[in-house]
Amino acid sequence: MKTVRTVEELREARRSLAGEVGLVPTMGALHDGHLALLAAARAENDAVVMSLFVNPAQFDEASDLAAYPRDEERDLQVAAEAGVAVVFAPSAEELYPSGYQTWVEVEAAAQGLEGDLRPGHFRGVATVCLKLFTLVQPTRAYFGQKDAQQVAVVRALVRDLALPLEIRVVPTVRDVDGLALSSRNGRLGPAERGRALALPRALDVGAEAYRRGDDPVAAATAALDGLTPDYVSLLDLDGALVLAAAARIGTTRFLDNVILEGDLA
Ligand code: PAJ
Repeated sequence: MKTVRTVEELREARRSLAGEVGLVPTMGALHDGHLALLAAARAENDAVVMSLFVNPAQFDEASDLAAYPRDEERDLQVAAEAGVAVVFAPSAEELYPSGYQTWVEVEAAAQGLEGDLRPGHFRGVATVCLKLFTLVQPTRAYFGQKDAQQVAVVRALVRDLALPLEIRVVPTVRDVDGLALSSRNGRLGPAERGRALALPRALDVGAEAYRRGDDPVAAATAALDGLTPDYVSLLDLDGALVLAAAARIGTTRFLDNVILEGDLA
């Protein structure tokens, strides 16, 4: 596995890859959710490029950026074991050098839910993804269902700018207790983790209600067990209907969703 840190090195490494290339964008602190993306990319492509970049442009709170877990040494080892050919791990200055001034603004897909709660978040996501797609020129790029609105934003970006790649979506990987894996879960104490489990449980209750013909949002909201949601909402993802929710425990935010109808992949 090759680790490259500059745009020039990445371009050179990319030239040495033959056949179809799968890109897995990450912010590191790799867990089994990221590994599922890497496995899908490996299965469907000749080579896998993974980016490892805690993108400052998508953090709306400096404290969240500062607290974001980082363990590059371990991440590189995990990526090598997962069969990644090239890791792109740039500095913030490499992607946003002094004088940087170009941003991508996706409209409707980036509004509501996370977009309303985190001003500028999806502008940062869309911009870094476009830059990664341009640099890596992948055949396919892999995203997790867990961040369903992110999928909607990236799909709009690819469609609207006619980018020559396919977006693939990988189902949410969960811990045995049902909590969606997240780099932020490590911040939870045992009692907080117990409370966080109300989120996936409530989404299941919502999905059940939907199957019965009842209102999934009302059912999930009522099942939150004292957890105060940032939102419980329906999201239309290119025809797939998703029930998405977010809640905050202490300073940590949790997102999760279930598909009510259709298919994201
Ligand atoms: P990050 O949070 O590191 O997530 C990288 C990818 O892993 C995303 O596509 C995310 O949806 C997926 N992922 C996270 N947890 C998952 C889980 N439990 N199951 C399945 N997939 C999961 O999302 C980002 O980084 C950034 O916004 C990025 C796309 C890299 C742009 O900076």
